[in-house]
Amino acid sequence: MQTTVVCGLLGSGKTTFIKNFVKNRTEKTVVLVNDFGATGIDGEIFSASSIESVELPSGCVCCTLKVDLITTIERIICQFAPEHLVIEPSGVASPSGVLEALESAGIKAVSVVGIIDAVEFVELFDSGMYGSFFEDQVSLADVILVNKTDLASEETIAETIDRIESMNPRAVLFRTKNAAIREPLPDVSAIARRRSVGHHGHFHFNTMTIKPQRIGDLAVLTSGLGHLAQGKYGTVVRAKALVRTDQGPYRFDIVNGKMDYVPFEKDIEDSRIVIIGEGLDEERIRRRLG
Ligand SMILES: Nc1nc2c(ncn2[C@@H]2O[C@H](COP(=O)(O)OP(=O)(O)O)[C@@H](O)[C@H]2O)c(=O)[nH]1
Ligand SMILES: [Mg+2]
Repeated sequence: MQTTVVCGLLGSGKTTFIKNFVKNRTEKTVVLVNDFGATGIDGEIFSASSIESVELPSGCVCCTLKVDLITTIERIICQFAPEHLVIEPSGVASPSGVLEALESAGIKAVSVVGIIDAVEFVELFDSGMYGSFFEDQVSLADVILVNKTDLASEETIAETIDRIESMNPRAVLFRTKNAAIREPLPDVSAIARRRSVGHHGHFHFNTMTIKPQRIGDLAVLTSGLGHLAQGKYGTVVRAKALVRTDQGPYRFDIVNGKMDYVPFEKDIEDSRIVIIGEGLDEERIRRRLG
């Protein structure tokens, strides 16, 4: 079984990448996704694109869920016998922690795809707020996508590429929009030659999940989520939602204070919003969006 781990910070474009990547595979592929929040949203996004996926929701695969990760992989192998397993760890998981867990499950041939949000990489890297996450991610990756090039200035993109190349000259680098690459990915590489920078902690943000009951109108919802994105109820690092509105099913994403929403391809049975951030005023958020 070939294994690909797709790592990247919250909202960098992992799910978007996997959707494209898996669509172009001919071998039997299953996605294992570890979402943050109590109710997985990415799993539903994959299933709307007819991609087979198994969710390992809530918690972080690099620490508390290590054992769950291993047993889930064993279950996937028994149930689906995939030729290719694609793993999307939550955006706060330590890439080397995930690789270690895989190694303990006896999975050694792993390709690592690192997704970088070109808009925020340099700024976040310099701020140090994510510890050694980026060094870990970049040094372990075989392929790196410098993504969201449509949103970043040419200067920022060049600086991002410079930094990444000096951190890991052996990685194959692509500039991407919507994490789309046409070329086939370079083949499997062995964990043995990787160098772990030993980042094992992860960031402790608050996560909250809301199951909106009252809000039906799309305009009311976009206004509430817009305020959330602007930081009116605390710092939102990432939020996503699948909501059944009076105007149909919608998917929302908040990254870097920016909210996007698009009609969702499939009916939504249970509306939900998951938010990850710092100093969130849960009560006010629930009053506004619950
Ligand atoms: N403008 C723009 N948006 C993007 C790009 N890549 C991803 N997105 C959007 O960014 C948001 C987060 O993407 P997602 O794949 O869910 O990120 P994940 O949290 O890493 O899985 C979604 O709204 C995507 O549509 C890109 O290259 N350009
Ligand atoms: Mg995702």
